[in-house]
Amino acid sequence: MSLSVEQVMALAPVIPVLVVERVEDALPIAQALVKGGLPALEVTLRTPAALDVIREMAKVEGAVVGAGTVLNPRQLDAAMEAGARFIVSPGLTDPLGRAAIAANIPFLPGTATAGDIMRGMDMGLTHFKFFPAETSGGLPALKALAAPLQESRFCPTGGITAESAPRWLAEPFVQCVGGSWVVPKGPIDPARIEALAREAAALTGNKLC
Ligand code: 3PG
Ligand code: 3PY
Repeated sequence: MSLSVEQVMALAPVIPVLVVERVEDALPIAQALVKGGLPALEVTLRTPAALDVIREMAKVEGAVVGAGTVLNPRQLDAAMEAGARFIVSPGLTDPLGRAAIAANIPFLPGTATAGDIMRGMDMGLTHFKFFPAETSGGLPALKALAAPLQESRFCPTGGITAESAPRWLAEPFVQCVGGSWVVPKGPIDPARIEALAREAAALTGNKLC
C-alpha cells in the first residue's frame, strides 16, 4: 500500500535515522523497532550495504522503510528499486524534487531557510525536514520560519534526543522528529533497541520539558 507523506509522518512521533553497516543487522534492527512501536524507518544511503538493508527491512511485517541521504535522481531510483516507500534528503535541489514528485513517492526534503521552504512550496510540497535542526537555530528558528509559512509541516532532525523531542512535538507545525538515538552505535542489542523504540513511540508534545 502506498502512503502519503502525511501518513508516513503520522505513523509515530519519531522516525529513526539508521546508518547500518552490515546487511545481517537489518532484520534484527527493523524487527526491534517495529515491535517497539516505530514502523517508519529511514535507512540512510551512507553505507555500501544501505540498499540491501532496505531490501531486507522491507520484508519485516509492519515496517514502512524509506531511504535517507538521497542526494540525486539516480539515488532516488536505486532506493525505490530496493523497496523504499519514502525518501528523505538533507537538502532540496530542483532535480531531486522534480524526480520525487514525478515518481509520486512521499518526499521529505531537508530545509533550513525560508528560501528552501519557499522553493519546495513552489514545487507543491508542504512537508519538510528541518535539518540540521539544533545547529540551524533549534526550535526558536523553526518557530520563526513556521510563522510566515503557515501551511508547512516539519520533521526536525539533527541533534534531537529523547529529552528534547517533546519540546519540538508540542508545536502544531511539527508532525514528528527524526533521530539516531534509538539505535545506539556499536553491536546490535535488539532488546535495548526495542526499549528505546518503545520510549520514543510514547513521546508526546510537552511544553514544560
Ligand atoms: C543524521 O544526520 O544522521 C541525522 O540528522 C540524525 O542525526 P542525529 O544523530 O543528530 O539524530
Ligand atoms: C538524511 O540522511 O537524509 C539527512 O539529511 C541526515 O539526516
